[in-house]
Amino acid sequence: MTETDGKNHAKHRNGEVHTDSATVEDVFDDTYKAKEGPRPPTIIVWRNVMLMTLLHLGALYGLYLIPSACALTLAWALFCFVVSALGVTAGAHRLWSHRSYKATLPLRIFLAFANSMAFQNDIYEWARDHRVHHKYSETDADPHNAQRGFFFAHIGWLLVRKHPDVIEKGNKLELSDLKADKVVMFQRRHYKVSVLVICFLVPMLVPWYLWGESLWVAYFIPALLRYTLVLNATWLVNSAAHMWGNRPYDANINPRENKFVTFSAIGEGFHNYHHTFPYDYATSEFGWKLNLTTCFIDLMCYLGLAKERKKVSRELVLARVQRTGDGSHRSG
Ligand code: ST9
Ligand code: ZN
Ligand code: ZN
Repeated sequence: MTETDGKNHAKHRNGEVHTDSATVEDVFDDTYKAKEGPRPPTIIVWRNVMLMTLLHLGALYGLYLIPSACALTLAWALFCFVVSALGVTAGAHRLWSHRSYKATLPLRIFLAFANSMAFQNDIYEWARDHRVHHKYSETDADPHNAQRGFFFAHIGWLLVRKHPDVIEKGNKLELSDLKADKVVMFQRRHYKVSVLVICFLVPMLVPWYLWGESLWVAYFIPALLRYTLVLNATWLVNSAAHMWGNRPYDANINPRENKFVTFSAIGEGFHNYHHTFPYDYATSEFGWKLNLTTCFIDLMCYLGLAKERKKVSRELVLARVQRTGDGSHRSG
């Protein structure tokens, strides 16, 4: 990437500059000031508490059913895990939140389909929350502010009403690129039915129809258990990767490099690197290492379905490591 080219420069904290109206909105803004006076009350949404409890109980039951499932059903569950994970990592995250590469219409349609399989709110809502997370990281305007503890950053934020600052700051974000993307808006309009079909019915009916798996097992393993595992792998980026691990690129921010999260979230645990260089399509300086999502985007480029991957130069990474890293940087 040519970090200093282009007209719409955005000054990144500590001096880097990058371009493009979308990526401007993932730049950390250190001007946030918490309002004075008492904190707004935390309002629990009991419906979500109940649904998330039932989902996790269903997933535990799915684990218990594993020995009674066909091998093909387990392979299918793994396939659905990877597809839905890519819908989040390559789709909602690296393409739509950060605009770190460009995708053709067929690829965007596939990623929106995969994203509905992950059922993590529609792409528009996900990307809006994610931009506000980067811009106001670790403040009350961050939807999953890790300063409020592991549980809040992991799942708690989905069980309570949002802090008013999330909505206030989120409303000021530039989201015109998302509004202009017909695939994003189509998925938003048809979100509920797409989730019902792609996240639950397809994963359940394929094993039943194609190789005679029982509907019961097919519901609890490829549908519920797989969905719950993708959710928790994603949430670990917000919780564990904001708490545990090294900070080779910027010791002044909370996000960390966390190998376990990198593995479970198919390449999204290099989180100190990612918050330092949010516009890098690989979210890491190590290419394909532990990074299935980067392999996928590279494959899509090879097939002509994606292009214009943004990458931070090695010199810039090393300069940043010298300037703000915690001294733990390794080159491989
Ligand atoms: C889920 C999302 O799990 C997970 C996201 C994780 C992100 C991870 C990032 C990490 C990096 C990437 C790594 C990927 C790794 C993947 C690995 C895969 C293996 N700005 O929301 P409402 C406004 S979802 C501006 O109801 P409440 C807006 O006007 C799981 N405005 O707020 C909105 O209206 P509209 C399944 C905003 O009432 C209105 O407020 N889904 C913003 O406080 C009301 O919004 C669930 O569980 C903003 N940021 O309720 C559902 N936000 O409709 C959970 C809001 O026009 N959600 N507004 O947009 C809810 O039930 C509710 O949102 C709530 C808050 C109860 C949490
Ligand atoms: Zn983060
Ligand atoms: Zn991000």
